Formats: sequence, structure tokens, C-alpha cells
Amino acid sequence: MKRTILALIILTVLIAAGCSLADRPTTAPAAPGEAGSEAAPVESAGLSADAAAIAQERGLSPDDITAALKVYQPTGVHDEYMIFASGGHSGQVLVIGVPSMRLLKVIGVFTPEPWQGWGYGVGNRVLDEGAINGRTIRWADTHHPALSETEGDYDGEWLFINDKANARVAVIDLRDFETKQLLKNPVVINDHGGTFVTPNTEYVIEGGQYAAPLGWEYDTLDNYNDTYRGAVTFWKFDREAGRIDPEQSFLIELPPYWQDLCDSGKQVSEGWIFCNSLNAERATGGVEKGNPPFEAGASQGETDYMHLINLNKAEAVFQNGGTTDVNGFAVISLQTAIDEGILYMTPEPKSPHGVDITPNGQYMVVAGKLDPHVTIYSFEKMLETIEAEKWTTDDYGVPVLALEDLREAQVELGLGPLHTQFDDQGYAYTSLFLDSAVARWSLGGEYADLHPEEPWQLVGKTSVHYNIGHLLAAEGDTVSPDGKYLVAMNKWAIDRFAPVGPLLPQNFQLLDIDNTGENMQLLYDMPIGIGEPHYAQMIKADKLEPWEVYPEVGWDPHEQALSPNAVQLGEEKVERNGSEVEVFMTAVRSHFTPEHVEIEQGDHVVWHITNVEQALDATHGFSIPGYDINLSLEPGEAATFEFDAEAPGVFSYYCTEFCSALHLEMTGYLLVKPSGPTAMTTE
Ligand code: CUK
Ligand code: CUA
Repeated sequence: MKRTILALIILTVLIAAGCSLADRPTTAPAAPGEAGSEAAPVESAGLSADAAAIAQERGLSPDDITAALKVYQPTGVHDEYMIFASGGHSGQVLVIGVPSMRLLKVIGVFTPEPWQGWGYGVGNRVLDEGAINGRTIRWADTHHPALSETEGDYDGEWLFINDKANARVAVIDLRDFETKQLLKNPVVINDHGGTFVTPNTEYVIEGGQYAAPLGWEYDTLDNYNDTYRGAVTFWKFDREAGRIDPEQSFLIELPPYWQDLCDSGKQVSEGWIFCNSLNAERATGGVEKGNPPFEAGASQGETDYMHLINLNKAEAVFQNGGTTDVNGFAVISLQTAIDEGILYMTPEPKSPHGVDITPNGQYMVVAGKLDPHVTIYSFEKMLETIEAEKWTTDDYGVPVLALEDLREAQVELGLGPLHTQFDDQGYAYTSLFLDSAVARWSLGGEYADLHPEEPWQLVGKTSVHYNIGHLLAAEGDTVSPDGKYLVAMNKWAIDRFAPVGPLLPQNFQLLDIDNTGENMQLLYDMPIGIGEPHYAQMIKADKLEPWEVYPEVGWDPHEQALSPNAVQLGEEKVERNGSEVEVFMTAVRSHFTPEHVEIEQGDHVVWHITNVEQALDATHGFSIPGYDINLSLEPGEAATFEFDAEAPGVFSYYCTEFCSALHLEMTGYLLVKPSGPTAMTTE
């Protein structure tokens, strides 16, 4: 509210100062003091006509000025919202403040992150959980982050994200913004429709993508229809443990359509899961053999299938032992899913992408990439149709409910609709990839009274730059969206920023949606130069309660408990047991204790360091040259790393965070004495 008043004051000032607001300013602003009685508000607000002069000099339009006023955060003022964005190919998660669009952190997830010491001595254990067939994988194609929910609302406690390339899922603890677990899906080799959570985060959903034989088995493409399969995985999240429990998780085998994106039912539809798909044609490619290329083969049909999954029934089948075992993982077979009434499908028009459930849980919204409409399905009609057992079946015997029986509405929006989010005023927002626009449209049913327009109508479009993929509104996929802000996640910035070579950054554009009607003002462009983020979520910042320091000195962030290897001040030592050396070290401004560590070539070294400080900013780093060791020791943190001292020499370890005026002196010598006769003699 303060902000709005400030905006009004500045605009008043600009007008008073003679700045033409109809077009780019051309008239000179009045000199301070010359404007007579009109100058009073300027002085009383402590503002000068300088603002008008700056606006004129920079050629800023009135819209530019209001946009600037809406996003500017004076120093020390925190953002109202936080975005957790996929870092795309970087394999990381980006944390961004809204409305300032300032990058606050890059959380190391699937990829080493040196500043956080993620994967350089500490964190390797977690990163190695994501190994596949014994091979370490150090990148990921992160697509969809999911904040944990309580009763369908973000609770600010946990974050999950998937790796499309390798079918992996990560768990991040929002107490310290650190990754705690990586899981490789033992049944499928890639994924896409993840992660999404059920309304109380009982399950983390990981939908499939490109069909393949389950369990990473081999078979020829000639057998595609018989042995290739789609899938959706339900990972059971144990909040207490802060981990996904694979033993309590299961997967449902699906026909070899390419399951794309999923969303969890909520409110009335809680207990159901919806996944769209894109290759009901079951095209297998092979353009070099004279077959239709994938993009043609997979788009031949007029419709693909939305999968309607009864999660409650699936869970019951799993708990009653009705699963088979694939690579040690519980799988509900396709036949069981059909027999037990777990799986139904319904057609969705032309190369669908994304399925989004309205906040009340009553409607499923599906966009067709090659269809200018979004199709809105009624959950109630779905239940009635299932109840009436009114269906045909697909080639695998899955019941297919007619689109006409489930359809609530279709809204023509424009070219290339992809993803949809919601606000608190009864509007939905859909990204239009080909149009490079965000469409606002009116919801019907119980939302019809919230806005002045007819239900199920296109209300307005705002151009974005360029080729938008996902979009996100403030808490826009929860049971109670906030409206206010929307971010367009554009694939290519093209001409929006100074050129940086042929690889273009992406462009997050912030839109003001805090109004009704056509107008959605574009506020800010934020380049993303670290990968191609797909999806992000925006949470009210005050829902997050991250720790400022670790709760106690000697804290192991991985276990979120006191470390048995914590080192207290005065207990520093180096212990030898055969060729195994154990170092117990403390870090405090501005020294490590001990400052000399003398070992022998060939020793196996286990090194414990505790940062014994509890002050807010007392982070130390710890690096050993030549051994690829770099830690970040946040206040209270205890860390342990190991290495084999293969190379003899003198290695200066030092603190890599500028922690005090004597930070450069925060160092020590690791002396690795050569084994056997030394060649260093000169006499
Ligand atoms: S997908 Cu990328 S724009 Cu992976 Cu959610 Cu639609
Ligand atoms: Cu500790 Cu620099």
C-alpha cells in the first residue's frame, strides 16, 4: 500500500513538473522552486523534480516509471515472494526474490556447486546417490520444482525437483536450503511429469516421458507395443525423516504413450492424479529408415490421452501386496491398474502439453500445443461417467471416457497454449508459446462471480519476449492462489539484452496481475544465463523459516542432528592408526586448529572440521589444493571428508570465505611426506 502511495506521489510530481505523460517526455521539467504553489507536494514529500528530469533523460514512459516503482526494493527491504525455479541444464535450483527479481541463491542439487562446497569433499555422498549403473552423473535436466504442501497450500518446509534426463528426484530441506537426498528411479530411464506433490505431500509424483522396457531392459523397437511401457511413480515422502522412502513407494505401469505432465487432484479431486500424454500414436521414429519422423508420427492423431489415476485405490493395491517387483521396486501392472479401477483415460485435443487443476479441484485444464484452445474437463462429470461405466477401451483395455462426457468448456486463446496457472480473482493464465503471450481467461462455475466477465472467455493477452514455456503466478497452483504477480518463463531472450554470443539466455518476465480485465502490465526482465529453467513456484516469503545458523555447534546438516564427529574447542588432534589418519579440526575467526597437519604419502585421511562459531555471518571455507577439496562451513556446521594422500608435497589449506580482517591468515600447512627414500636431498 505504501508503495502505491509512493507511486502516486511520484506520478503527481511528474505531472506537476510538466512531464508529458501521454508520450515520451519532450518538455523540460520546471526548475526546482519555479513551480510556485504546485511545488509544495514535491518538497513535502522530500522529492525533487529530479525524478522527472531523470525520466526524461532516459526516455522513460509513464508505464516504465510505474513498472520501476513496482519492482524497486530499497536497500534492506526484503522481497514479498520467493521463486524456486528449476535451473534447467545446470541441475540446480534458483532462488529469486519477487518483485525485485534479484537472484538470492543457486542451490547445489544434482551438480557440484563450489561456493556451497557441494561435491568437493562434502555433498559427494548425496551426489553419488544419483549414480546410474555405477556411473556418477554430475548434471541434470531439472524441470519441475515442487514445494511441499499442507492441505493444498505451500508450507515452506521442503522442495522437490526432478531430473528429466535420468529420471531422478531430489529432496531439499528449506531449513538450510540444502539438498538431502537424490533418488534414481530403478524402473524408468527418464521422466518428465515430476515433481508434483499430493495436497499433504504424502507422495511426490514422478511421471514418465519416453516409453522404454521397464527396469532399463533391452528390447527391439519392433516390440514397442508389447514390451515398451509408460509409467508414473509415487514416491512416499516421510516428513519426519526428511527423506523419500523407496520401500513405501510404487510405480504404475502405463501404456507406451509418452506421459508428459501430471498434476495432483486437490479439494474435491484429492486422491486422483491427472497426467497428459503426447504419443498415443505410438510412433517409434526412424526417419532414416523411411518412417515418419517422431514429430510427425507423434502428432498424426487428433487426440492423445489424459490419464486419470485413482491414487487411493493404487495405494490400497500396493499395501495389499498386489505389486510385482522390478529392480527391487514395487510395480502395479497395467492389467492390475485396469482390473482394480485405478486407471482411466480421456482424449485431449491435439498434442496436449500440461494438465493443471483449478484451485477448487473441480476442473482439469489441458492445453493442446497444436490446438488454439484450452479444454476444461469436469471432475464431477468424470466421476459420473465412471460410475455409469460408460466407456470404450484402448488397445490395452484401458477404459476411455468420451471427451464430450467430461468436457465443461473450451476456450480459444491463441497459438501454442502450454501451461496454466490461477489467481484469486477467478482468472486462469495460459502461456502461448507460438504467440509469445500470456492469455488471461475467466473461469466459470463457482469462480464466475469473482470477475466481471462471462465465464470461460478470453479476457486479455500480454506479449512476452519470447516463446514462453511455463508461467507461474503467486502460489498459483495451490488451493488458494494470491494473484498479484505472474512470471513468464520465456525460452529465448533474443534481443532483450546485450548480446553475449550465440547461446542466448532465457528471460523471466514479471507481470503485474493485481487487477481485473485485459490489462497485465509487464514489469521487469530477468535474464537467466545458467540453463533452461522449465517450471518454478512462487511462495509468500514469510512462509519460509530458514535457520540463520545451525541449531548447535557440531551440527551435521546431512542428518540434521549433532554429529558424532563434532570437534569442540580444545579437543583438536591428529590421530594415527596404521596408515589411517584422522584429523579433528576447529575453525573460528581467524584460525584453524591445528595449523600443521603432518602425514605420509599413501595415508588414508579422514578429516573432521567443526565451525565452532554461532554468529550470523561467521561462515568459513576450507580448501586443500590439488585434492579437489572445498567446503563451506556455515556457523555451527560439522563436516567430514576423506581422501587418499597420493601426492606428496606441501599443501596450504586456507579459508575461502572472507570472514574477517585476518581472513588471509586463516591458513595452515598440510605436509605430506614422501614415502620411501626421499629424492629431495641436495647434499
Ligand atoms: S515442460 Cu518445459 S515448457 Cu518440462 Cu513442464 Cu512445458
Ligand atoms: Cu575463515 Cu576466511
